[in-house]
Amino acid sequence: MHILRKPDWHVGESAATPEDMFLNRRQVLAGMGIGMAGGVAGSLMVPLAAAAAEEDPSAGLYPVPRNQSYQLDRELTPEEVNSRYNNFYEFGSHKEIHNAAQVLKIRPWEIRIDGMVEEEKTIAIDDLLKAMPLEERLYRHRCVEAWSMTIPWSGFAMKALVDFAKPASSARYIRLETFHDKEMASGQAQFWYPWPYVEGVTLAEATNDLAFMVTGAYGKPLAKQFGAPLRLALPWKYGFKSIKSIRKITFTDERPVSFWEQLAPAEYGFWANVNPEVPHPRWSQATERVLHTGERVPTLLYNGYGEHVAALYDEVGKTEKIFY
Ligand SMILES: Nc1nc2c(c(=O)[nH]1)N[C@H]1C(S)=C(S)[C@@H](COP(=O)(O)O)O[C@H]1N2
Ligand SMILES: [Mo]
Repeated sequence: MHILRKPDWHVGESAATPEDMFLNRRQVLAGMGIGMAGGVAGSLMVPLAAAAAEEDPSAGLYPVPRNQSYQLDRELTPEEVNSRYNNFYEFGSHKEIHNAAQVLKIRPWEIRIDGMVEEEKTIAIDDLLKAMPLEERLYRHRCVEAWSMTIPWSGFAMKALVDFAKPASSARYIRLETFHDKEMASGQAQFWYPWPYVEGVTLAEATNDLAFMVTGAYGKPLAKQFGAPLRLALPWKYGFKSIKSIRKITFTDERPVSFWEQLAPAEYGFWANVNPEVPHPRWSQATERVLHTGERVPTLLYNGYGEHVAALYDEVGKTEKIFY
């Protein structure tokens, strides 16, 4: 997001990359039942997405039925484009993190549900997947950096997760937290960031139909660079709200302070609803670059999802800035 100047002594993520990639190739080979005798060069031929699906125990669940209520007004972004242009600062503060992210260990993966709930609990991702009604939705995604894409996410309504968690009536917000492991994720060794990545929504936002917990994409388990095995999709908000690789879900009556809000509160606020007429302090939000075609198209209020979500902000919009 270019909001921080790197200190002069910063060596860059590239220092850690070759080793990460080597380890990953060994994992991929092992997962495919091919020994090291086959040579590292051969493994370079393994397509990323195929490798990810191969080692994911949830692969048999996909594809899931598409929910036809969510239609797109533009083409789907091809998987090859989408899976090679990602924001995932845990693996580097640039877009080419898809190789580095393959070291993300996605099993065992437990999710802690705590705070103001009937009973705090820890659930393994594969048990959660069995308990939730999976469906596919075609969604738009608009990054605050003014690029956009479209994607077929698989997953379940965030409302189903809220029902599962049984929050107390006094809970008002949900705080979501990503894994924290700087041995695994080289970006988390960059100590000037406030790790772990945190995001938050109100309970009213979470129980809105559009809020979606993502476990797959393109008819397969979620590739690691997309934030496997569990991420959020809030398509009416800027992309940074859609937190990846979630480990902890806390119900609270205090408004969570997100990762980007801690770094730059004037630029990345709690609400972060998309609005073409409210520029970022350093650039316009009037248009966006479509990832796949490169064309510039007008940005829409609430990223085009106003009919679903505008009413959520009738009250709060009177007293607070809801577009940053
Ligand atoms: N944990 C975590 N979640 C994250 C981010 C991140 O750096 N770390 N980046 C966010 C931003 S800025 C965007 S635009 C989207 C990118 O999702 P994609 O790579 O699947 O397109 O993830 C969001 N979720
Ligand atoms: Mo973003």
